[in-house]
Amino acid sequence: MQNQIYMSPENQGVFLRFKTQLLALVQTERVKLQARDWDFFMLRVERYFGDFYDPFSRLYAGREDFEQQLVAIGEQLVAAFRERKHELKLLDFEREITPNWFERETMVGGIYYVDRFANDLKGLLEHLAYIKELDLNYIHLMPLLKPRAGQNDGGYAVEDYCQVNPLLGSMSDLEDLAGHLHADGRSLCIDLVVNHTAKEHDWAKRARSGETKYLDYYLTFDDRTLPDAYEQTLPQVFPDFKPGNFTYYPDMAGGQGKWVWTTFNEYQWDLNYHNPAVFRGMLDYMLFLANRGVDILRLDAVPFMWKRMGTNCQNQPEVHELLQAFRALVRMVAPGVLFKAEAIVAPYDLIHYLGTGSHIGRECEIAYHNSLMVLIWSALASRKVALMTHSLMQIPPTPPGTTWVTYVRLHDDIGWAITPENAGAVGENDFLHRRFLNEFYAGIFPGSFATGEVFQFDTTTGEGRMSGMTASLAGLEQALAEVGSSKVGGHEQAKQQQLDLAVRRILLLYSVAFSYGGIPLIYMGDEIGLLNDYTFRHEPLKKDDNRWMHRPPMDWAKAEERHGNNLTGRIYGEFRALIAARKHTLELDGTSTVQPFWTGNEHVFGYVRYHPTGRRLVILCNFSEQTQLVAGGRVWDGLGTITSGQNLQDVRQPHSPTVTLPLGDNLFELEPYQTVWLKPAKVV
Ligand code: OTU
Repeated sequence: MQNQIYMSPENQGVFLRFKTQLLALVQTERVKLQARDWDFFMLRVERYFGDFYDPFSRLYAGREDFEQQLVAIGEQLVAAFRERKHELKLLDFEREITPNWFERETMVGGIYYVDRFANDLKGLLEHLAYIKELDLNYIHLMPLLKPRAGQNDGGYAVEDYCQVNPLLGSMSDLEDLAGHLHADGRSLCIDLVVNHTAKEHDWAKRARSGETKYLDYYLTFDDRTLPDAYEQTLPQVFPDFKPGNFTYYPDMAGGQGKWVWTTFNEYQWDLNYHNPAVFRGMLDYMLFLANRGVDILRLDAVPFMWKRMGTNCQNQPEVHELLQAFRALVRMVAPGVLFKAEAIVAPYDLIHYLGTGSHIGRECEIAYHNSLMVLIWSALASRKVALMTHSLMQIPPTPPGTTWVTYVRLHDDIGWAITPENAGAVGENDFLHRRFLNEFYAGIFPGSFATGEVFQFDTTTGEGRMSGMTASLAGLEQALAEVGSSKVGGHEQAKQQQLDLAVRRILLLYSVAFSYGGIPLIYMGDEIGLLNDYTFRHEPLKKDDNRWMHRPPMDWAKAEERHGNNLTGRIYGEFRALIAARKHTLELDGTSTVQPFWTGNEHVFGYVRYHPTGRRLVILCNFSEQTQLVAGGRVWDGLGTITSGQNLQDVRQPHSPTVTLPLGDNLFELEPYQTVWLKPAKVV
């Protein structure tokens, strides 16, 4: 089994001999040693007890049954640890002594819908070669637990957390897959929907039929008094699908009728975390999945887990208490498992999911860098980097032991999380800018290169979000249509240039995701430039949700062309080079901090990565389709004066000659949409 402990290639041979010698010496003891697992478990319980107990008691200590809750949690922990397989315990140990295993520059992730990529889990195993060829070692499989029948929000309405969606396979298929991934140092991420269950989940069915115990698992109301009061300050997530945040069920509780809190769709019922039984229920699911070999739990919709009257019921302090308590308990049993926060919130709310203040080191290890994602799309449309530079400067560094996941697109819409403060600071109006972005990416804005669609336009606020695949939003769909059309007067060369620019835009965005700081994720199909898929319009269960346009089935015919001398081959080749460059650049590991700087050119975004070893990397990104010039002195300032005058190497072009960066006001040139990752060249 290949593990994640890093060893220099030179040491590997000698280590193997050393290991063989040691193994021979301890052969008899090894069997006995396994029984010591329980000692390690007890040590962890001790180590993390405070991390769990402090927030847990702040949440629930007032209750009469508080002591019983503690006893029950103790039983859950022991049962889960008893069941944890030896191989997983080894992996835990390995990760405990290599705590930043997931922050390494070698980590690169991919996101896949099992059915759309390979039909089912067995099929995925067969297609693993594709993932291996891309050298991805963090595999996020989109929701795969058993969803409700019919509409299920792409799998985010789970009926049974202990079963895999039968269309995709079984729990043992999942375990099998996890084993295969672990065998060569890869990890598996799956979704755990913590905020709500499907209304067909056992708890919900019992609540609906009126069992008092289960009514308390959800947020239910006899009349509109409280819902109306909450609605005063609640935004709407899916105003098109279901206006408001509550749904009335006349048949509920024996015909009494009740309103149920449903933030998302009608069939997704928000859980009531004021009730510790819900906490324990979710803990069971976490431990169960950890024991199946899942390495990363993507905690869906975490900001919504705690409601408070008079607020937007997101990001409440109790959410962080809950996450810390869960984090500590799962660590006691399965310390190798990571928590990933899915909190698509305003920039100032985001960092807290990585644990700040009293939660430092105690919350999620990773979280989506939603702000970065929004800002790169914003800069691509406006060709201006001031808003991005300013906004990113406001985001504090990630707390030690945590990192972002950085991405360009995924299965959701893009919500334009741009604050009035940040927009105002660069002379923009946030509302008008969001409107511009929607019009630009919907292709309505004159001269726009994009093909996308507005998602969930809210008529009460005038706000909307955006759907579309990376390639289509970046102009490839339009450029290809032009090439295909025989429109009189179209110049072939101009058409080819549009194609070229679209490819450059895709790579520009991914270059930022790969170097800004965090685990970069490639969304399935982006590496071969898959376009929007409009077939959802003919599928009754999907037609109203245009997020399906960016959830296309894997185009294996196109994938076959990936090594060829064609458009697909070019995009794929560039992705491969990007992945390789990332994996060879130590400065990109998660312990490096990032500092954006003003390049003096409003079209060129610049940032420096500072590695704890003192190494530095300066990255420049031209967000316009014109050649741009940057004063060399600006770049040298970023690198620090010690290296000034030295030649620089673009680590993306290791075989190209080094770059001589001019000093002072002398200009350095960037091609349209070019990005460079520069570091001082090795002195020979
Ligand atoms: C998530 O997204 C999922 O990624 C979506 O696919 C689901 O529909 C949804 O949860 C419900 O399970 O509002 O528009 O701050 O923004 O949880 C997407 C987090 C969403 C929310 C996020 C949510």
